[in-house]
Amino acid sequence: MADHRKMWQSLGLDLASHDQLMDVLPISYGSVYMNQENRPEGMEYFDFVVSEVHGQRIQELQDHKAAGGKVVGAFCVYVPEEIVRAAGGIQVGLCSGVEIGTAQAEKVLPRNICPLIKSFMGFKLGKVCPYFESSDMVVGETTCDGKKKAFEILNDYVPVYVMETPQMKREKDKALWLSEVQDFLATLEEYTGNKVTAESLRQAIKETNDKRRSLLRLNKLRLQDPAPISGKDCLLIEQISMYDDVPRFTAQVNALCDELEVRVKGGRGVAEAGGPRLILSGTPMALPNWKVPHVIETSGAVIVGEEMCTGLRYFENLVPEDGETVEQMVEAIAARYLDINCACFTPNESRMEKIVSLTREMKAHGVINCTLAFCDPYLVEANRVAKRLKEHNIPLLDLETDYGQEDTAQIKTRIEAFLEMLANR
Ligand code: BJ8
Repeated sequence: MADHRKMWQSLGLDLASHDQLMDVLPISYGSVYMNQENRPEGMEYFDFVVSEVHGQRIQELQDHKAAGGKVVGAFCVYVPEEIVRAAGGIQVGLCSGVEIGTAQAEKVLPRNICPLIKSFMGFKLGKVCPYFESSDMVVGETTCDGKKKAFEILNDYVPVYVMETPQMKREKDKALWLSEVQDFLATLEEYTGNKVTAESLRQAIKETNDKRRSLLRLNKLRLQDPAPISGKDCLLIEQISMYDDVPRFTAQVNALCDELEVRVKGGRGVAEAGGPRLILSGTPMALPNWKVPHVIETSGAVIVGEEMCTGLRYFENLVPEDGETVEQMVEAIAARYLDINCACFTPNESRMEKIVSLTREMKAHGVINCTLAFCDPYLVEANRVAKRLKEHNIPLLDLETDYGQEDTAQIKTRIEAFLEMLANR
């Protein structure tokens, strides 16, 4: 890794704590990713992105800021990135999948709170995240109670703009959400000093859709048997999609897909044909949370899809590209985002339908519903997921975990038992 210490220092990072983080990442990445056999060559780019996750990409954000641009940090796939882009900004994901700054976070948060929330607070208070420190504006949302209240506290340390996400999807909720997206656009225009025009918004919609299309292409190719790429690699790409430069990322995913098409034609895969195929559903798995996927794929199964926000929920729906005015395009954006099946909505029937239809389409043998500890929306909704899958005779394994490694052996035992049960069906 190139030496970026001066940049980290200028961002105000706590270098000693940051060093600890940077020391651990390559080790865990090496053991999870670099030991895979028969990996596509196109993964080299994504390995490079991880090796430079606090380096080159941060330098790019600094260059963008030096040229007068703004960086917008976000925590949820409900924040419409097309609008940030159309206003000349760069949006980056701030959720993290690692335990860090826990002692600092627990000074302002209860101990028993979702690890994702504790982690982003720990990253901010521990001054170890250059994405946080590069963000001119941080956008929160009122999805779950934990996040909603944590944003009030986070606002003591960095200005947080909060979008009100409705909890239902009736006509009046759609109207509320549309007005929130319109307000967001006005706020971005004021903040960046750039007017969002029909042209800039059309281009932003197209580029963001291109990114989604490349991910959809990848997700179609991985469904082949044998799978030409591991689920772990797909998850990594989905995690990187929240940070990377959009056109470059899209081009790299498409180049990888070209390679995968050749693999598919030649019947070349990363696992043997006919093995167990699973869908992973539940709470997002932010970088570098690879614990459960790693256990699944080192136990002999392949993950063929993620019904998650670090997965299909992020890219399955496109924004229609036929809007002519800014108003029409904003309406199309609001409608597209309100289609995301977050468990914060009630009822969330479309998520149940989606898990069943995905299992059929992906020819999956079962579902692993993996929820972060203390995440009430997804933990409670696990009951609805189980009920629906039982009605359709789809095998399910429910897991509740956090960012620690202590439960890895226990999770492995449960996954192996689940795979054995699938083999005996
Ligand atoms: S659209 S899933 S990205 S809110 S895990 S913080 S829900 S207590 S992350 Fe999410 Fe947007 Fe929904 Fe997706 Fe709360 Fe649960 Fe924690 Fe969560």
